[in-house]
Amino acid sequence: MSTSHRIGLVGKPSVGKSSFFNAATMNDVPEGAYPFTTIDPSVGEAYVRVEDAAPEFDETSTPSVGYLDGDTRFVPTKLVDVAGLIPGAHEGKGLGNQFLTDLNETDVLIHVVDFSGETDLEGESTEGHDPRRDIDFLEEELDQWYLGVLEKGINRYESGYTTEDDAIEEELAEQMSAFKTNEDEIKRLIRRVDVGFEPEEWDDDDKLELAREIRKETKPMVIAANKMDKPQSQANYEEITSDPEYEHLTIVPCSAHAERALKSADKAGVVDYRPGDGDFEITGDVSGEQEEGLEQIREFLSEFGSTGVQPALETALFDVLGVVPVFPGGANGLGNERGEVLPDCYLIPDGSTAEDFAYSLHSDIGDGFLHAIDCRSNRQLGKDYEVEPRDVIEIITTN
Ligand SMILES: Nc1nc2c(ncn2[C@@H]2O[C@H](COP(=O)(O)OP(=O)(O)O)[C@@H](O)[C@H]2O)c(=O)[nH]1
Ligand SMILES: [Mg+2]
Repeated sequence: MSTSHRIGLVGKPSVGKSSFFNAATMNDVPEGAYPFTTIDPSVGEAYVRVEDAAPEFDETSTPSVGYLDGDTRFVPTKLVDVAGLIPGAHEGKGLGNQFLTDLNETDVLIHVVDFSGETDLEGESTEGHDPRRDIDFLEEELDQWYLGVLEKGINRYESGYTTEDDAIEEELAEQMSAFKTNEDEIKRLIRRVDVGFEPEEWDDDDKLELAREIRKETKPMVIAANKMDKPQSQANYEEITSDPEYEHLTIVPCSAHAERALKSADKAGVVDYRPGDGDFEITGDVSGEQEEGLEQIREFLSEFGSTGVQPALETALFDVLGVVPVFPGGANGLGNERGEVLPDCYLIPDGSTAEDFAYSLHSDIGDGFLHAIDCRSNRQLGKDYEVEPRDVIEIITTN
């Protein structure tokens, strides 16, 4: 078992959310390797790549979830196609409510944006639409939704429903609990926007700024600049990535179409392609037309390094949400009693300690924690040791 996170795909209609979802979840893995069984077609399994640690121990790992391709582990994560974003969603129009409920079940968002500018805000076909408007639109939509909930919390506080001792951060944390926030976080964010702790002194701008800060913290987001296989997309990408107003964003160039084409061709035995790679090999018979299509994709890969689908997922999880992969190991070889070698790879919050890691394995292991061992160096680690990406750690317990 590894800790599972939910990456949500959001964006207006027709930007390629479903295409991205299908490309990312179309995985040629053996049946039974899926830890997530679901009847909801909008939830699927995608993978993030982690360089395997077993070769450093002259071993070959046998992942219990996900799979191994060469020296790369493909570690499962949940991907959700959160369809239904429409203008005015925060007011509960149309699919709005379901959209917001689904959104709250995700840990990190990939905002899929059509960089070709060929869909308008409603998802209808057009020309010359500025993708920056989509970026702004989604952020403003989320901010308005947060603001509405924030204002409810302020009203409750001011109308004295709470006891006198209750601090504003306590009231807001309770009101905004669906956003997976807490008192400490709210307190920290109130300090960051520097509005003071007296809500009666907050003006509309202060409230919006605070709502925005809470949104940014609880809905971390990466932008997938999709349809980059179109020439107009590349022009927009150049312009937007050099616009200082958009400098703070993480934008990953991407072609859901290219990923899907390569995975299909790989399945059909026509090419040898490993998701995320910057190249592939043609291994089967292809028609002239197929070959031309594949060579166009190859050009895309050499320009952008990959189709962008894997990097978008990995940027979301590793950089934006901030998780680190850690392998539970054994100091006397990596295998367990069942003969599995390094079967698990956990994705845990960065900043986690050895003790946190023990708790994520099992509460009994956390409770009985004595010390940890770095399996590479055989050095002992205390409970406060902060884990690093790809650590291989054995936990020694009292029981
Ligand atoms: N050129 C190009 N078209 C794409 C790409 N991804 C999606 N599309 C097209 O964009 C349209 C909308 O895609 P869809 O996945 O249904 O969008 P959704 O409404 O956001 O789920 C379809 O015609 C797709 O074929 C891409 O990477 N490149
Ligand atoms: Mg769709």
